[in-house]
Amino acid sequence: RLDWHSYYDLDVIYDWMKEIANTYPDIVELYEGGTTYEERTILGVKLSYKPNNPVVFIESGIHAREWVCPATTTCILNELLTSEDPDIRLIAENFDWHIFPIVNPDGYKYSFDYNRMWRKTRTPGDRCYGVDGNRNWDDRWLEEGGASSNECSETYAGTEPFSTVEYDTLAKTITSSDPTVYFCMHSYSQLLMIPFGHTLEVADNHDELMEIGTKAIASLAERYGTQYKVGPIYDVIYTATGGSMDWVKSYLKVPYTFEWELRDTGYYGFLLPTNQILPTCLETLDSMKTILLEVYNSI
Ligand code: 0X9
Ligand code: ZN
Repeated sequence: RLDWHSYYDLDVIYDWMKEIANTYPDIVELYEGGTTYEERTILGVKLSYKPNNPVVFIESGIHAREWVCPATTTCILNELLTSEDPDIRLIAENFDWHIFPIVNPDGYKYSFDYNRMWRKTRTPGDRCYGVDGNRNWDDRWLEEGGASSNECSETYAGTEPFSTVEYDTLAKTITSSDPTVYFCMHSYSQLLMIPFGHTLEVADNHDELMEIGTKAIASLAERYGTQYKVGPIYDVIYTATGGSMDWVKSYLKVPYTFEWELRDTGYYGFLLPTNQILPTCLETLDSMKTILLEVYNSI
């Protein structure tokens, strides 16, 4: 069993997902979201309490070393199943949840076994390994900067949009899940980001996303005082093209898209101590709850 007091290896997390599917057979279903270069499954779960709910899709762990993301996402999944807070029950039961805690399992495994600071996939190139999963999507691919055509770069965009089997297959899963809400989990920097990673346009509902995001970071801060900033990617962090959220927004036209950079602001960075996992999970869920109550009341 997971207790969110440590970080867990890929197999432990996948086994836990299989276990909850067995424990809650009427509500939780295992779900293969794609495959990887090393032939692993990108494993997800569908959580559904009733038919005809709008879909929330959670993509987490696209960057291997951001270990607090799979930890937070699995913790949130557990809260959705077990919490007795009425607002959590409302969002748990009135949305269908498609949750993928680790969409880069090859990289995550590699970060456990060989190199704690690994970021990319494990696709071999001529000289270096790996594509940056958050630069490989077919939206403004390699266009405005913040992505690289050098295969040894940490932000290598790949040979073409969706050159990776991982995100080619995951994009098809996202498309067929037809989400109303798309959440991406990254670390670190304490940011809540909205599209886009380039300056060429803003989201068609930019003002609405800013308004909801501003409320979300206020509710996130209530629990422990953790301060976040909200805004478009290019504005609050840097220019970055070919990211998953940008593709989901511009290609699938998903109305509500948010991307977290979780704790902290750099003191521990990617090496966030394990005693911060649970607080990170709970405050992040507070912000998700605020977003989804807004969405629930407006659709
Ligand atoms: O560089 C990234 O991909 C993100 N930062 S991280 O430290 N987690 O690697 C920034 C988000 C860029 N997001 C999109 N372009 N969607
Ligand atoms: Zn990241």
